[in-house]
Amino acid sequence: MARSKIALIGAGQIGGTLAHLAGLKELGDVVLFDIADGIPQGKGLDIAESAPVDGFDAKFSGASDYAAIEGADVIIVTAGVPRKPGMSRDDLIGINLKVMESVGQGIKQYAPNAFVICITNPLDAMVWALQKFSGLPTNKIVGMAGVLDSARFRHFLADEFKVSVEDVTAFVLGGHGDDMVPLVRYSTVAGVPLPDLVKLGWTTQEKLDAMVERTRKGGGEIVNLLKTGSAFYAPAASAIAMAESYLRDKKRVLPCAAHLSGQYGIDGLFIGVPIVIGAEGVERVLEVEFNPDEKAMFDKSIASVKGLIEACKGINGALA
Ligand code: A3D
Repeated sequence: MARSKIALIGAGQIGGTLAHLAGLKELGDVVLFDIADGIPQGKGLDIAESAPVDGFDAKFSGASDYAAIEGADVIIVTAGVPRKPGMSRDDLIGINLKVMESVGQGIKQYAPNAFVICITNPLDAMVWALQKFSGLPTNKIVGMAGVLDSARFRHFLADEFKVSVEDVTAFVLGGHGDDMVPLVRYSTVAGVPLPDLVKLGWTTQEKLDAMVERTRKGGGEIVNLLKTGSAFYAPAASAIAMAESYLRDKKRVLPCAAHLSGQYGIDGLFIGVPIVIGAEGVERVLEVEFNPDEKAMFDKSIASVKGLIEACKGINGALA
């Protein structure tokens, strides 16, 4: 059977890390695409030269012409600009919306059957716009955010409890902004919900609240440390988990920005919710019940995403 083809649109910090991880996991042959000629070719060659050391078989190529992504099975989009200290994700909207337009046209022309994962910020608005520009069926395009946000929460929790990250599950829903919704009731250590662990004295409510807040601001914490860009190792690992679930039909249940058509009372937006990713793309949306506090947080997050969509429509009349 021929190897799968993975196209990475944007060969910057996340794009290069994605290529390396895709190689190490032998997910398929990788095409790196970027407008900065030489970068995708150079990163592709560098990673190919690491393959004999690590013992993986995959082809790597770099390109600045969309024809190179032809027939891709999976496309991961990081093209655009990242945040610098003092910027919010929303500050990126004008420039990255234009990038989504060219990326969408490239996908429409050369890889309309691909499963597409968008990472470019502001995430929930960019994945919405990319679906419009590409014309992809809504089950074949998702945004990566919830896996990353949950991973950050899991890391903080495992560190606090001094247990393996493997035994900590976390649930973070809503938009990928500072008002995202980490759901403590649905987050567990080996199946025991966090509020029970507070009762057992494993942590205090204050510490738990602080971890929730740190999760919400997790992206900004890294931006402030790096100063020249935003996080890339954990975002790349998160998108690779989503791509792997599609390519290997694992049917993992992962929080992703997925198109909603009535679920959670929302129609026509991409919002972070738990979904099943398998060979058909987004195979199912898992709807959980909210208590009134959780509902209020979710609604606030949705309002932020709606605001971003209106801004996109204001910038590009074709989206209105
Ligand atoms: P960076 O290292 O700057 O890479 C972006 C690449 O995109 C650069 O190599 C550019 O040359 C390239 N590019 C720009 N315009 C185009 C275009 N029109 N066509 C093709 N390539 C183009 O950034 P990065 O990899 O660190 O981050 C990429 C994006 O991911 C940014 O928008 C970040 O804000 C976003 N991001 C999202 C998350 C989420 O959790 C959603 C996390 C971290 C970063």
